[in-house]
Amino acid sequence: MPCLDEAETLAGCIQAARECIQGNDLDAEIIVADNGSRDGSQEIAEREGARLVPVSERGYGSALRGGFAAARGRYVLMGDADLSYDFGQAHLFVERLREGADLVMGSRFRGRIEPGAMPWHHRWIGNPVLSFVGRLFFRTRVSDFHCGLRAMRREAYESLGLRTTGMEFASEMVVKASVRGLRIEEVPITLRPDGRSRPPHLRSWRDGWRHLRFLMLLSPRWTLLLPGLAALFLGLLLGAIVAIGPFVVGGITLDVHTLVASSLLVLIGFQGVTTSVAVRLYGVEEEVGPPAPWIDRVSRAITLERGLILGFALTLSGFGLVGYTLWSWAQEGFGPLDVTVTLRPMVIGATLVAVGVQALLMSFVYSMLGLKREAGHGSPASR
Ligand SMILES: Nc1nc2c(ncn2[C@@H]2O[C@H](COP(=O)(O)OP(=O)(O)O)[C@@H](O)[C@H]2O)c(=O)[nH]1
Ligand SMILES: [Mg+2]
Repeated sequence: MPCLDEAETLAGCIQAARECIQGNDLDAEIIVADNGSRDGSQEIAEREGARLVPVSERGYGSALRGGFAAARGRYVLMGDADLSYDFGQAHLFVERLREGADLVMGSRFRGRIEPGAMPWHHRWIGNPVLSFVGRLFFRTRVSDFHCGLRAMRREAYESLGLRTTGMEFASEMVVKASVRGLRIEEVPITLRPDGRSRPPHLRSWRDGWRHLRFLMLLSPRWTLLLPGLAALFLGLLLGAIVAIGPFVVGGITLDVHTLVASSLLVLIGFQGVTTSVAVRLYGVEEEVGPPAPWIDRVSRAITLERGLILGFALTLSGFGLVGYTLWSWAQEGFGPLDVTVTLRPMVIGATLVAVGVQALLMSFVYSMLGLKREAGHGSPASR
């Protein structure tokens, strides 16, 4: 039980947990991971016979990690200390673990949410939207991403290497378990109104955003790659239509202004795509993101040398077109130009230069991010 100032409810939670342990003949210990409470929660935990584990680093995630690290069981179960979850349902989680599940998630949405237990904007906006995004990004069927009552097989928990400190810990656990293919099951549970008189620690906007940000950072595919590819594709398509001359349909003429817009789309798209790879590489290197089996292949294919050659080739061809524009201008004695003619090579050339330079820069970033892996595989000295 993560606990921060839960003097009003902690004893009730511990008693419910003990009844469940005794009633189902479980061999278990109750751990209160206390996050520096100043309302005497520690004394209550000890008086009620729980094992107190003080955790100095602040945050819901830190408290849980501290508690799990101290736990001695084969399975670990977590639940808030505010009486909102029913520890009487804990044995249902243990059963599923015994049947072979790695992570058992409670689901309030498949179970029951008592009146007043969840504010309407969590019920209809926050939780459903975040769970939807999580399911979409990480291809999992978990119906309640942020349920605070869940249990894990101990080795499974340790294999995840969770590291977030705040409320996003709840997301991190599900995301990593999903992408690593752990066996995840759900138990419908009942959420009750919490039993305390003060407001919850959770702050809707701050913590909602932390969850969303976390999901987005771990899925550059959805936040950067796909939008980037869409922009790139649209830009190339539009650009191809007006690259040589104006394009007329019905009474509408697309011309050099469209070319400028398509150039912008190509640049933004290329940046999105290349940045997504960098973010993913970083996530894998630092083990904050899910592992990616393909990344070794990609990083072998995209070597610094190849990136440099491609980047220089694009940049030089861009300069070629810009040079051609300058030459045309010189032919006119550096006087005024017909933009609908001369703007084309200029815009295309400038775009190529920008894309080429971006490729050069990203080649450096990728090889920097891959240094550790390269050092890890085979000795650099032998090359
Ligand atoms: N938010 C938060 N909760 C903590 C922290 N440390 C321990 N907790 C406990 O985590 C549980 C969840 O907190 P709560 O305010 O009920 O959040 P909610 O149920 O998600 O709205 C409670 O048992 C808290 O006492 C912390 O630093 N922040
Ligand atoms: Mg709560």
